[in-house]
Amino acid sequence: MPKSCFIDPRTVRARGEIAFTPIPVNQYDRTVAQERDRFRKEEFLRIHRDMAVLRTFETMLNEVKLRGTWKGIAYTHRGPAHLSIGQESAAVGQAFLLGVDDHIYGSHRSHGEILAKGLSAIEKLDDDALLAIMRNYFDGACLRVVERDGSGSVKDLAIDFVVYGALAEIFGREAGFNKGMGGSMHAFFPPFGIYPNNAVVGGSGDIAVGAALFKKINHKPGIVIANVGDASSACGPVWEGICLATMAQYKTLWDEAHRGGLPLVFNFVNNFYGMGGQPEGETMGFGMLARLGAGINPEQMHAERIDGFNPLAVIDAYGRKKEVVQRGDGPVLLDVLTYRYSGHSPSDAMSYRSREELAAWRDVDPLLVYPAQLVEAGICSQDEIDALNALADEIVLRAYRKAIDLNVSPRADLKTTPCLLDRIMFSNQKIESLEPGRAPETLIPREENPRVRKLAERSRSAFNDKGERLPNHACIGIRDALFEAILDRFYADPTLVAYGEENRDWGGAFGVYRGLTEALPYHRLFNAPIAEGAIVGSAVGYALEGGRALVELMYCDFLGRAGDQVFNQLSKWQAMSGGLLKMPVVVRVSVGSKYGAQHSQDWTSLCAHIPGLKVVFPATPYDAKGMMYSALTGTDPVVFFESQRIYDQPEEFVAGGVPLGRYEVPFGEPVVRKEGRDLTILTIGATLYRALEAARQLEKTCGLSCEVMDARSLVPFDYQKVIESLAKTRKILLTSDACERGSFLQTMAARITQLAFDRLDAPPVVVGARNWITPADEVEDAFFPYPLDILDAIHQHIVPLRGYSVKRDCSTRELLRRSAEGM
Ligand SMILES: Cc1ncc(C[n+]2csc(CCOP(=O)(O)OP(=O)(O)O)c2C)c(N)n1
Ligand SMILES: [Mg+2]
Repeated sequence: MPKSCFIDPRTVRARGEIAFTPIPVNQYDRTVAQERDRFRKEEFLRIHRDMAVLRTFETMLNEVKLRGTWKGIAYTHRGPAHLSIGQESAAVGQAFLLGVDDHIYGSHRSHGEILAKGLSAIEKLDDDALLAIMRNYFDGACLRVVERDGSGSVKDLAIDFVVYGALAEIFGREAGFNKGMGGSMHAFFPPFGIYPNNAVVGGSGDIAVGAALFKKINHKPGIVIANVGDASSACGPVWEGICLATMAQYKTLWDEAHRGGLPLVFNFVNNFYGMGGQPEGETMGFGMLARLGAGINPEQMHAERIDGFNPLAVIDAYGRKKEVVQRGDGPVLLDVLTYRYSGHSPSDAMSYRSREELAAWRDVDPLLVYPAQLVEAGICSQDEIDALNALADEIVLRAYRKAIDLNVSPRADLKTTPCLLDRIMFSNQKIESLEPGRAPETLIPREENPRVRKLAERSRSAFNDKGERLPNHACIGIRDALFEAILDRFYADPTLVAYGEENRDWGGAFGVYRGLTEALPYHRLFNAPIAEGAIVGSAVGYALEGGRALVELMYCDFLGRAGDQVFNQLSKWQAMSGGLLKMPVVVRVSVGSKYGAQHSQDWTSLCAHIPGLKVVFPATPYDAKGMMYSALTGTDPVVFFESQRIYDQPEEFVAGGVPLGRYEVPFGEPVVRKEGRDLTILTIGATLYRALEAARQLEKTCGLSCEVMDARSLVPFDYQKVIESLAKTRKILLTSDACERGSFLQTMAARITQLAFDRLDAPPVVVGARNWITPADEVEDAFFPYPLDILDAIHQHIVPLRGYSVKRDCSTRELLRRSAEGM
């Protein structure tokens, strides 16, 4: 909502109509002979060679899956193989003009795209560059395998490298492109511009937008291609990605050096089918997919349908569209028609299409038609084509023999501790700046920031010199502490960007970013469309390319809208890359209160359940600032929980309050907030303050001395301090605002029982929120844990409190009733 965009009622209420321009459909009409001026003979032939390699590679996989053998050599492949036999010309045509700085992101059916892009990159790189890439990639592990019987040129060796690296990855071998941790649907090889492929269809629809944002914001060369299937054009990430990619602000509000559309092509690989559902005529209503571009922006996304069965038509389109995105007029939408002869997977019975249709497409098979055109135009002889087909056979056979041999291509050892996955689930690095030497772009010196000046007048602690409690508004609160760390990082890491809904001007949903608008140009802090999935998904792409992103989801409840991006993308790419890539993304989520059932939930357990995410929940300003520093200098994805109840909370625990300068609070260490002898209360998030109140009441009325610990972090979490506390107290209660069933508290309680059974006089007791919807604020004390709930639970389950009468029954009988009724 920038004030510069004046919405004039006279203009917007005026009569008019929206005009559309025609969307070109299969307009390419040059013959091979006419293309002689654009392609040299070697290039014409290389197009066929590459298509032949793709065809042979996938035919081999099909045979292996269907019959367990290829060319008489047996192999059982247990994993998936989603084949794109028939789609070779679309992949080779796409890759032909792309350089290594042009990055492709794809889907579950990407073997062809990987090989085509790899083969194209080999043409673009000189021998020294190729050798350096192959030698450096995982210390040359893949190269060592292909070198064994490699003879011929460096380029020949590199071809073997690409084909073997991809196949070894598909077969789950350690020398594969991603150490076998990606597999068929996720294989990729960044040095050749081949970026993650996604088994969650449409998953690249927003990740690629983040990659393009990275290139644009940081002035990196190249363009980004999102390869998405036609049926996946319906997916949320694709739509949200398109919306994020076409925001008007890139062309209107961003400063001159960054103005212009994203360098991005949404390449819909239109094979006319999903698995069996048929978008044109059945599951979608667009008639032709290219129509989608029409409604998105005035440029209609430069949408076009092109004939992907003709490699030259695809190359022609890429030549034209590359120019469009390079002049800052992107993104582009291409509807690249093609056809797969293979089933969705080898087990596909193909009940959804007719033999006639298949035969009709076989008649125009690019692997037959294109070489015939070359011969007819006198560009080469049939013998030369035959030789290329034989060469493709040899290349794939060499790779196949090596990739199936366990002696040559062993699998990663995942049984010895610490194994590969132990080492790569998190990268655990500290990096101050992801582009050292580049000055961060800011608008004003840090000290001139209006909020920094305002905060200078506040107390850093909750107490004055005499130890008297100050009013919250006179102190630095959690909101301010977060701001200080974030602002500081913007002046340290030039790649850092923050975006989300209402991040600019408004100051972030809950005011954490107030003061950032004055400090940062648009391209480092911007409002995103209401597209939580794309907000997180694009952050993933931004990080995969080498940047650092801080994104905000207003309410924790909206995590559901970004479920795939948080649970399947953010969490997994470090490990699925074999440890090659980092994921420095911080997702801020705020746990609400007062706003009822869909704005008040604490979903820490959902995040903690997913391997690959770090999950923290600071409850004090000191921790909020120190943990934000840790998050924004780390290299792992962090889901950073905040609670709206305590944004104004000043520092009560650390003497001197929140330090003005920089410091870090490492993840994983719980902290004792109040010492005690008789009972430990372990809290997550804002219940810390209610637990302290309960402890005061227990001490006063029952003489029970409580030790209160603040978990601060859920993943990682070191249980040692809790066990030490139990050595004293021998009893523990755990509390947080999350609904009790399946909460992280339950995980902790079970783990504590297992680790410290001997030290416990009673089982750990969990006091979470009730397993209901969150009711209205006026009655929320019936739902969230309050001190009396803690006292009730202690009295009924841990130790009877002298003279205490239960306020709300939580006896064993009552818990049995609740469980039996699903409450
Ligand atoms: C989110 C998601 N939903 C469903 C699937 C199962 N699935 C795998 S492939 C596929 C069809 C995708 O069709 P399309 O996008 O046209 O790509 P194609 O398979 O034709 O290459 C489906 C539904 C999935 N992998 N991910
Ligand atoms: Mg399809």
